[in-house]
Amino acid sequence: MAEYQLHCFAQSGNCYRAALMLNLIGANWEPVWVDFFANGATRKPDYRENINEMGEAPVLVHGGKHLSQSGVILTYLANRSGKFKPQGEDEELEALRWIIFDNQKVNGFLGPFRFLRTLVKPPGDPAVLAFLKGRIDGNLAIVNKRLASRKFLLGERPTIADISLAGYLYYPADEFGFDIAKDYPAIAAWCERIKALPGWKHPYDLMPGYPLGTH
Ligand SMILES: N[C@@H](CCC(=O)N[C@@H](CS)C(=O)NCC(=O)O)C(=O)O
Repeated sequence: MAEYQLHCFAQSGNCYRAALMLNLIGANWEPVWVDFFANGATRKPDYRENINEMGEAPVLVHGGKHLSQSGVILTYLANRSGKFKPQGEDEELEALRWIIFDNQKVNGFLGPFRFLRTLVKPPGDPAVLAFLKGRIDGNLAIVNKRLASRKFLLGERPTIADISLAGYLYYPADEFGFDIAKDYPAIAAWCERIKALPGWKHPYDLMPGYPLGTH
């Protein structure tokens, strides 16, 4: 059995953050597929009782620990491996600031937008989609401005804040109906820098369950 198990599924950018980190640090890990779409696994009493009371993926299992919230998982893995770790209190706080902003306002809107637009049948209410798209545009512009003058969110070196931001940014443009790389050039350049890190893989190559109906 691998040292780490990650409860995850391929379509989840929240899970991708944790899977990508595990791969980038060269961890000995294996995915445990969460049947999110056909079975609604995260809503089942068994999942909430035994895997995550919050009813969410990802969950990282390491020895006796069950960790959820990708930001917590990234922090745990950075502390254990020493990789992508913010250095000192100022960097730690700065990384946390961007992780929370990302969780709430960048990938926190991209995930539901793509889910309602592409993955759920019938698709979500156009008014809801329009609201989310407006928020996404505003928040991607903030990140684009930040990355226009820096290689990575905190500066010269990639940290867990960047790995958090990767969440939904590599999924195909047709799943969003707009091309993040085309609309936000500084984010596109950052995506290429992250992609160049040893161990990088696309979410659909890293986690089980793609295409839908397979795993
Ligand atoms: N902030 C959480 C978000 C996790 C999350 O919302 N995961 C989705 C899958 S992409 C989920 O499990 N949703 C279940 C639900 O909301 O019922 C994280 O970063 O881990």
